[in-house]
Amino acid sequence: MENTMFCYQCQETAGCSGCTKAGVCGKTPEVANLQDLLVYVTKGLSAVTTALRAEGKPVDEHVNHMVSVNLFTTITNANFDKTAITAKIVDTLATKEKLLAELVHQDHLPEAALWNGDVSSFEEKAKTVGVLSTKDEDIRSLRELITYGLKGLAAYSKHANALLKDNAEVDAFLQEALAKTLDDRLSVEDYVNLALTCGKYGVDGMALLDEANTSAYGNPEITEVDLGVRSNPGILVSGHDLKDLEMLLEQTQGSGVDVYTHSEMLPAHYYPFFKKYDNFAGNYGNAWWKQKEEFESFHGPILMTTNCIVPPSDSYKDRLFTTGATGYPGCRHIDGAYGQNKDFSEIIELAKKCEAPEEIETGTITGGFAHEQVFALADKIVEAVKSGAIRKFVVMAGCDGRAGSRSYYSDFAKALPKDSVILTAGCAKYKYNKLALGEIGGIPRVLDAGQCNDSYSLALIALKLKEVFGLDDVNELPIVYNISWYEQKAVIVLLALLYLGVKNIHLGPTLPAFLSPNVAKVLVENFGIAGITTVEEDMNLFF
Ligand code: SF4
Ligand code: SF3
Repeated sequence: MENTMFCYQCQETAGCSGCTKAGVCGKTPEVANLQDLLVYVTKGLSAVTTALRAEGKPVDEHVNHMVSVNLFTTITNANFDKTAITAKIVDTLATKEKLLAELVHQDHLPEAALWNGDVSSFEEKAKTVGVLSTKDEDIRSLRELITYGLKGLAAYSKHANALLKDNAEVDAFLQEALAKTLDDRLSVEDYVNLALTCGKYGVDGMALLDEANTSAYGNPEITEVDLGVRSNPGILVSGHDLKDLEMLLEQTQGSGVDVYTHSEMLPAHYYPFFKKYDNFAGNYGNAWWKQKEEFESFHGPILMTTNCIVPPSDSYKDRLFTTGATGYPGCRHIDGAYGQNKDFSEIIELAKKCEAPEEIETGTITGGFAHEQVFALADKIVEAVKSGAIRKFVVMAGCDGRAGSRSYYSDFAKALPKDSVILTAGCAKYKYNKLALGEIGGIPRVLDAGQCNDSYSLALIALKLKEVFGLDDVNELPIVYNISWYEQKAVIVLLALLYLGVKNIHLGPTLPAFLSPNVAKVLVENFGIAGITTVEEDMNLFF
């Protein structure tokens, strides 16, 4: 049987066009195709739930959660485990069949809502339902843009759900939009509008997560985070799920094991709640793509709560644990429903037998500039803008990645005029958060709001500045946007910014392969979206 796949959902897609033989991320064709099938059956389930709602019938929260986790499972670098993905397809089909039986009007349902099959049929079916099953290039492009945005939205919803916060409207929209990506009656224009509506719900989804995080853990505040190591053995926590971190910190109390953050977990240090744990050590390492070397030298167990997993080396594979939507074949997965205490004892026991981490860096980095903290500094910031001490803000949020061309972002940060301030969120920050960029009148030149979802804070800050300066349009602010993307959460952040009316966003290091020339043209003409060029040229453009 021919072993092919097609995936172009992330920035590192092969040849900037599509992974067809194996994923650059390490995804096998088998896993890629099963992920396509999982997306397909999740869309089928969503068509059924959407039709049920139209008939005035309620949809259970657990079904909403299933949709979100399924999508999250297919995000780049989240889950490489075909057994786990297959099990999710089986569960989704069973749930869908049950709900289908409750539905009176079934006439307009797409094929995905009616299809059912057992495990033996999955491989063949999977090959027929992927990205290329939509023949028209522009419709395909828009359907994928929307699907990827929804994956990002699903991921953020999932984190809020884990903190027992739900927004039924977001879930209903997510499912309706998923179902619409299967509707052949929709035009290019319909899909462009749907993409913008996705942005609206992207804002709502990030607001929900922000509320979930801040009500559980307090508002992020200026914090210096240690980059060095202590002498105890440690557990390294990566990914975005703060609830997992909380449970692990609770369970490690008095165990003699320290807990360190990695990559997107760094912003956990900014929340007041986590400061009470004496064994909450610093941040170890950098963005996700350097994990092979850094997990090696960490010596202790690593808990991946979300993407981004790099296929692990055998030397540390038995120390790598997954939970939530993540999975890797051969790595142990820790289960646990929302509201339940996950049992991390196996990880803690393993940590006790491991050596302490090897120090790879020293010093500290400062972050915690989410909305409340920045609002508290508003007078100082407004004064600095009025006096000309701050000429411009540069939003450099998003993702980091391994592409060599991304050194652009470090060079760009270094080349920025000294009277400019970087606003950041997401793992993109690792390209410049350890540079000595100094400060302006006590305001650091890199203001880190937090994880990629905390781009929401950056939007709130922009809206606040607009209000303070009495402007009509957010684009009149001295803010420029130079965003780096990698995976699908950056897609929902982008759609959210477009929805908020932000124009002239620069997106790099390359434009998404899933934008067809015509769709790219729509984005350029209506929103001024552009790529990046050289540091020198872009500097001239921005300043
Ligand atoms: Fe390729 Fe990215 Fe898809 Fe992985 S997620 S298969 S690297 S496009
Ligand atoms: Fe990074 Fe994977 Fe996107 Fe949350 S950890 S930003 S890439």
